Amino acid sequence: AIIPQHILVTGGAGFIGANFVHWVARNHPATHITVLDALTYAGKRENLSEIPANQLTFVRGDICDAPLVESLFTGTFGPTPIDAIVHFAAESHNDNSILDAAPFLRTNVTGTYVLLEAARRHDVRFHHISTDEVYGDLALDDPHKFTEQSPYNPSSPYSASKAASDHLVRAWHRTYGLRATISNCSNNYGPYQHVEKFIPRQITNILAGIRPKLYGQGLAVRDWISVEDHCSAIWTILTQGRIGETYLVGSNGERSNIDVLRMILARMGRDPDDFDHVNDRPGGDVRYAIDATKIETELGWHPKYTNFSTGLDETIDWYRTHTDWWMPDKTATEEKYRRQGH
Ligand code: NAD
Ligand code: TDX
Repeated sequence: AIIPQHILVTGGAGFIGANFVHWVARNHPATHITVLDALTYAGKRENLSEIPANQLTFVRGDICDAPLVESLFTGTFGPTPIDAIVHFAAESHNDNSILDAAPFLRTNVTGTYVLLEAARRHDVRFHHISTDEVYGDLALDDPHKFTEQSPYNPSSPYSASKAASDHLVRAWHRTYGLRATISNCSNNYGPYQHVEKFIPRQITNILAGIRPKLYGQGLAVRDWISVEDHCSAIWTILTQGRIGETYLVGSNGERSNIDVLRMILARMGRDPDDFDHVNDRPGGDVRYAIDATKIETELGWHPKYTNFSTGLDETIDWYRTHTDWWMPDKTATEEKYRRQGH
């Protein structure tokens, strides 16, 4: 394994990025971390307040700002020059992309382009964080799962912008020889996830005295993975992955939305029918499912946190004990949903 000395983590103040920074700080204290994050509605500096100050350089800025990005590679940041980029920064929420796709095209497509160009100029290893949504969806009764061979077929403005960014990364590898890898992961859950997303929204609705909201009949299926397992998979690919390759990441966690909601209600001591049905998402994907055979057999990565009930309990506890963290976002998020009929 090639352990980087200094990584640039874009979007490190968001949900998965912050969990990844914590994971690296815990497991690789000798690796310096520079976080580049614009602190949009989805990012919080305080998500990184526990990271040792001498291991972290925090830069507030936009990945589309080419001169700023360039300065990270020419200036003196951290003990050694940046030798790898782990690119999380994105607009990440499907419902927002349906209201206004512009920031998704800007950050997810143009922003990725700016980072690729910097990585190319400075010959820096590049790992791109992507999603299973680029493959579109599966029927509920389809025996297949997504593999690295599945055709791209994105449904929403969000997933189309992520698909575009994946194509840019592949092109920069093939055309310029950029040392790039891509991971496409399924739905993550865990601490620091914004209250707009399905699991945190329902937990915090219950905590705030609002009835949980289920889109349509709740039959859509998501393949849930603990964010901790996603983080270990990213590190495995970054340090051991074959250059130019794509790896799918998942942990056999398929569940329907209504099952997940009923689990949350039960674990929080509520009646199983204590929720509202609301408008379904226009064009909403029916089912995602990941076949993670490639990363498991080629790189020996395996998920560790596969007990979803336990993971859900820990996540509920985290939101119970971090009211100050999520409460400031709650009213605006619910107001936006109300206008969408969600
Ligand atoms: P998030 O919305 O919680 O965090 C995104 C972060 O990026 C925020 O800190 C935000 O401030 C920052 N950001 C946004 N625009 C920026 C810009 N122009 N410049 C700099 N920083 C900017 O997202 P997340 O759920 O943590 O997702 C992270 C990545 O993982 C995304 O690329 C997403 O597509 C991918 N992904 C997410 C999931 C999931 O289940 N959440 C699953 C698979 C892949
Ligand atoms: O209140 C809700 N009620 C509900 O039933 C919300 C917010 C969602 N849903 C449904 C819609 C989806 O079928 O739950 C499912 C999950 O919704 P999201 O949390 O919005 O996630 P999803 O659209 O599946 O996308 C997520 O996983 C892939 C992340 O947000 C993406 O960034 C990632 O790429």
